[in-house]
Amino acid sequence: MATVELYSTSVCPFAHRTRLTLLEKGADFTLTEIDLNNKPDWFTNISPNNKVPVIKHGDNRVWESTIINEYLDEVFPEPPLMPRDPGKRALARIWMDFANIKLIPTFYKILLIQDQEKQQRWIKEFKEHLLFMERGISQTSSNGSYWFGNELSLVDLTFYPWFERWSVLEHYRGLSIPDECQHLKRWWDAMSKRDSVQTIINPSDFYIKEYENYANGTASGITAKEMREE
Ligand SMILES: N[C@@H](CCC(=O)N[C@@H](CS)C(=O)NCC(=O)O)C(=O)O
Repeated sequence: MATVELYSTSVCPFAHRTRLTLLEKGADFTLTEIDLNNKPDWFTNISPNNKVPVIKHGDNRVWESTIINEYLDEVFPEPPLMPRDPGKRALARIWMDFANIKLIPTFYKILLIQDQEKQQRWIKEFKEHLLFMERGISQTSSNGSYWFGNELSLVDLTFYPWFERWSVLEHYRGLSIPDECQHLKRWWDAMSKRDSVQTIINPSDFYIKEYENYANGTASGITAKEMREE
C-alpha cells in the first residue's frame, strides 16, 4: 500500500489529530512541516483550503482533519478506531461534530477576543461545553477511561490536542477544568499516558509562546480570522 504523505505544522492541533491517528495505526507516513507564516508556493496545489493537515495517499488527496481520520480508519482497519455498533458510530460522529462546531471555536474566541465582557461570555460558554462533555463521557465510557470505555476511538483523538494546549488557557486566561469534570480529568490523564501522545508531546512553554499572538489578539492567519468572527 502507498505511504501516506502528511503535510503538517507542529503547533497545529488539527494536524496533531492526524499524527496521533497515524501513530495509533502504526501506518508508514512521511511528514512535511509547513511554516504557516511562510507557506511555500506549491502548498495551494496540495491543500485546497490552504490549511494543514492534508494527506496524499496514492491517488487520493484528503483534507479536513476529522475526514482524514475517518479515511485513515478505513484504509488502515487495525486497530479499529470507530465503534462497530451503528448507534455508537453515530454518537462518535455527533461528538466529533460537537468538538468542531462548539468546543474548539470557543477555545479560540476566549483567546482572540480582547473585549473583557465578551471574553467572559465565551469563558462561560466554554465551561458549559465542558460540563456537557462531562455528562456525555459519564454515559458513554461505562467507567472505562476513554470516550467509549476501554477502547480508544477517534473521538478521543479529536478532542485531545486542545487539552494538551490547556496551558495556554491557564496561562493567559487563568482557566482550569471545573471540579465537577471528574470523568474528563481521568480521560485526560489516560490520554496523556498513551505512547502515541508521548511520542509527539510538546511542553507547555512551547504552546504558551506559540499562542501569544492569539492571546493578545494579533494573530492574523486564516484560522485566527475565521475563529475571531462572532
Ligand atoms: N477544519 C480544518 C482546520 C485546519 C486549520 O485550521 N489549520 C490551521 C493551522 S492549526 C491552518 O492551516 N491555518 C492556515 C492559516 O492560518 O494560514 C481541519 O479540521 O483540518
